[in-house]
Amino acid sequence: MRLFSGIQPTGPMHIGNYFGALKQWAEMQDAESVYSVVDLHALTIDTDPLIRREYSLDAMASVLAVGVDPLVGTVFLQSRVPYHAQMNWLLECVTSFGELSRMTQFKEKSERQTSVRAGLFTYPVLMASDVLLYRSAQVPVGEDQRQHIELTREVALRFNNRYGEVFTIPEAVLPSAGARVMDLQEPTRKMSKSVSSPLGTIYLLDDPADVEKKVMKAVTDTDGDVRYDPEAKPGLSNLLEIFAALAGETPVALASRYQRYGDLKADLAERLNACLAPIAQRYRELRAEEGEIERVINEGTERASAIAGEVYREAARAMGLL
Ligand code: AQP
Repeated sequence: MRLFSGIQPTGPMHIGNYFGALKQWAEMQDAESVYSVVDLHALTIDTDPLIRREYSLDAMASVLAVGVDPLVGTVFLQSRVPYHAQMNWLLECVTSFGELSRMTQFKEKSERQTSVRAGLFTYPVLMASDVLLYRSAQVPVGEDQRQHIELTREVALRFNNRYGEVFTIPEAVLPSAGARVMDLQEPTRKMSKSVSSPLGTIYLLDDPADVEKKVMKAVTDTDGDVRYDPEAKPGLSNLLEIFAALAGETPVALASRYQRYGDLKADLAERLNACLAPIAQRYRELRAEEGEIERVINEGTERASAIAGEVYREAARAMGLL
């Protein structure tokens, strides 16, 4: 079954990206999986071009370091496959202004910016193009992308009804734990690459001592009862969710084994460090041999272009382009 998912090179990857998406990418990969560093999406926010290039290489290395194998499926850089931008235009002409106005991520992100780029508003259409170009049946993503996948489905159905059956209707695949990892200092806001929260964000490349410090200082509450209750105890429940994603258990079962917040935090920090250590090591090896990343990008571009080109041409013909 074809899978597609993408990650924006907008900064160092954090454990929300890992538990929400990248871990699933590695677990679900097979010959039909297509994974992309979606650098065109990253243009929606202002970044120095030199830093942007580094972020793209960092993101590629992170994807490979978590265990995604370019010999198994396809891994590529979005901007190298021009059909994404071309399909974006076709689908912008199938999507309404009203639909895009309802996207909650646009509302949240645009509030944080002084000058809002038009691309930030239309970005869900580019994301729909990414998914539909590969006729993907499944899209492994975190909770924050659920609304965008719903829009993708609507656009695909509308296109198919109006112009003929070109697209597969995709569905989002969310992990059972870790689909929405919250900021450790502000547990009602999701952990995010583009919001600066040094103590609230755990990066994949953090030192073990930093991971421990951030977990031990994570905001909880004062009633002292170890219980999974995201409404009443968002900080503690977030830690239990992260622990559950690591341990393959439920947050409720984990909570029942602890009497004290401190013990839970100490064990969580240890488990997190054990999980992150091999990822960080592999990442450093990959970043040290830059030719390797370029080679992966070149091979991935060829494989992705072969699929995307065919679907783009079919969609363009269906719409009446000569
Ligand atoms: N906090 C999170 N918890 C679980 N999953 C998350 N994802 C992002 N944040 C969390 C998932 O990671 C994948 C890649 O995300 P993205 O690069 O497309 O960017 P985003 O969703 O907008 O998340 P970020 O990290 O907060 O980046 P910025 O700050 O640049 O917007 C997606 O599958 C996403 O669901």
